[in-house]
Amino acid sequence: MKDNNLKIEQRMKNMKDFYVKTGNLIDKLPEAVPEDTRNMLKKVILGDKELKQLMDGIEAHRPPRIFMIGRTGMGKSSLINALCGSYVAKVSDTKSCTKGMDMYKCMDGDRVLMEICDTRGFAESEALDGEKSAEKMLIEQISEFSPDVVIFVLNCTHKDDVGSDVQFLKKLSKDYEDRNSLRLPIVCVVNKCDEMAPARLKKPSEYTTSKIEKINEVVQYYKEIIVKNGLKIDNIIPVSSLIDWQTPDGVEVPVEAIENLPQYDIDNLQMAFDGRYNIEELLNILEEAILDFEAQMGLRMAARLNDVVHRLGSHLVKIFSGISATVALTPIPLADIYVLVAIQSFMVCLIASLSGREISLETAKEFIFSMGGIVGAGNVFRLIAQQGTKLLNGLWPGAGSAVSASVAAFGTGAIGKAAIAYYIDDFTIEGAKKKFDEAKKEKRLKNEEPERLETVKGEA
Ligand SMILES: Nc1nc2c(ncn2[C@@H]2O[C@H](COP(=O)(O)OP(=O)(O)OP(=O)(O)O)[C@@H](O)[C@H]2O)c(=O)[nH]1
Ligand SMILES: [Mg+2]
Repeated sequence: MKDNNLKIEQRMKNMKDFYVKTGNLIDKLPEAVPEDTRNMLKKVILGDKELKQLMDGIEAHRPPRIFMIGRTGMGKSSLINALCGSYVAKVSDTKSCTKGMDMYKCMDGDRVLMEICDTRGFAESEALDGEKSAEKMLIEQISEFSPDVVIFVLNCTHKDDVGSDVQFLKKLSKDYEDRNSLRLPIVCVVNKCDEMAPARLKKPSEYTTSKIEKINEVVQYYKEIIVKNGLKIDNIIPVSSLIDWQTPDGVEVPVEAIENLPQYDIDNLQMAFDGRYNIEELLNILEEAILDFEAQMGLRMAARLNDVVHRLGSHLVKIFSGISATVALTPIPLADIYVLVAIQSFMVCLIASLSGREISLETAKEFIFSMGGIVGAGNVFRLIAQQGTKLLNGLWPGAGSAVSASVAAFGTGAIGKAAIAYYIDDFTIEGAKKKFDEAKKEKRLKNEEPERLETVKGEA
């Protein structure tokens, strides 16, 4: 397993190495590419802050510090496993804590994935401690822990009185703000959504509309309490952390019995059933809420390294979609298509490097054109001149003489998804094209910018 980890870490280093070469590669583009276009490419790719942070984060990252608040049995420990996508062992810190509070590190092998400060709800810890200063002590210890984000775990089917916990969080965030002149990010998680009726439907893909509606009603209920109490939160999201675990030889083990297993089995537990709902979305929300870049990157890395590759891939796609949109906002006639193809080529190369493959910009360009049904596109400038609208419609459907920002962004998004399928998930080129077509359809269904699309179509 360790070897496998190393291999994937090597892939991330490959990606960074490719990124570092970007400026050089742009200089080496065919001579026909005008100076302005080169400068624009450098500006948008190398000047992109998010991309730079992502690359810097490959070397500089630390485990995020997460403060969990939620009563016993809400599923705090299960949520951490769900976020990491693996059964993470908990290693208790030697620090002595206030009763009702627990600080530990989550480990996968010898990697620290997250540092957790766990309280079982303020009402409960107060009852445990019984001292008047319990609240103050708790606040002091939490301040010392200095969390990157607070996760407030609630239950979807048992609507508890959460008033005292909300009040406590309010005091906590005020104290944090006073000490650090920084707002404390708080994300509220409504867990155990799978238990909402019909509770027998555990697979998120099988959730019925009425189940989802009921889940959303509970979210609304909690939201009102939080707002009424004047607690400012970053977001609230319903999830399920349900995972059934099995040993490598296929024996299913209830969570309560895992600690009794031999260490080898604990280290190599596999998912027997994955009932996780909205966990990817929660990770995105947490990523947005965490302000420290090194911790943000740490959160992205706090998964099985295989998942890390996927997560980084999706993040690249998001960044490059944004870059494409920016470029399309300031179009340079004709050449902007070249710029878009070049931007997408860099993205495809970076995704390929994550998969462990090293490809040239030329190969990436071939991949992009094959998605639009054009094979063997040698000279892009000549091709654009000859094929004009046909080429545009293959890659950015509905586009004619100009590519709108959203069309450029979703075109790059669709190419990115196809590249992940082809290079990371080992799909065939036909399989990748199917992904590309699906991603294009998704956009049509969402019907973004219908007016703009129609006008451009009319012009074409
Ligand atoms: N169906 C379902 N069960 C869950 C979910 N999350 C947790 N559980 C179960 O709920 C029980 C409690 O979960 P834990 O993760 O131990 O809860 P906790 O908040 O860490 O509890 P304490 O450590 O006592 O504070 C366990 O039996 C879990 O398997 C979920 O999303 N769906
Ligand atoms: Mg727990």
